[in-house]
Amino acid sequence: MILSWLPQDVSTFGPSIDSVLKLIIYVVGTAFVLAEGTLLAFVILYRRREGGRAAFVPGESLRQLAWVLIPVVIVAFLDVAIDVRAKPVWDLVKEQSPTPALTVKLEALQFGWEFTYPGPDGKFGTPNDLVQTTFLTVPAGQVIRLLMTSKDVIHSFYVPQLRLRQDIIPGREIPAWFEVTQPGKYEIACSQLCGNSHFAMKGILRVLTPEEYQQWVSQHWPKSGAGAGKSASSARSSASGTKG
Ligand SMILES: [Cu+2]
Repeated sequence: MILSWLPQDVSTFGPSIDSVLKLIIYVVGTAFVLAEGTLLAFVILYRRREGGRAAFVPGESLRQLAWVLIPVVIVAFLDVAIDVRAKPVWDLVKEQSPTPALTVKLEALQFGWEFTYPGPDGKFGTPNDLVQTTFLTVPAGQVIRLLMTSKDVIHSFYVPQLRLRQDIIPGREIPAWFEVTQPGKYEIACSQLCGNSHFAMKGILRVLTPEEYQQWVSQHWPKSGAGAGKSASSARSSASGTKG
């Protein structure tokens, strides 16, 4: 029920993240209701009455300490249970990065996003790299790897529909991956307060079908200087009306 409040899930690992979220919501929700219900019941049951005298409870006997110790043990147990349940999900999202179909470098800066594609040669740092601001265009149904760096301060890449959030720290290159199940446009937000115009640091994740993506590639990627494959891609480009 509570999961219907979440944003649409278009990530292959989204259901795993949501299952952990659901477990946490149920555990802490139950604890909240029990604790606050008990508090409220005690407030009513033991309210001030005429002639009543306050008792001094030093909390030294084991029977009194049990009121604290038993909840501590229960909370600690539930905490570990959540960790055990979440470990495979953490491994899936953060540790076992599947082989990507496409790697894109992401640079966060005050206040925007820059995405660098390796270009036709598949290598970064060559003249045919393609740099795009704001828009990250990727194909659906394929593993995309992001290599994230920051030009200035700490930012955070967050796409709620991907169930993916990753802090971006200056001086480090942090990898992340995702695979989108449905073509569409999804907002990229910076979820780390990074300065005055943090609120305006918006990007768009544009997910195309593999065919549309190939068309986008042939329209936007710089033509490789090497002859191989050039004629085919320029033929496709001119057929679909390229803008260099
Ligand atoms: Cu930011």
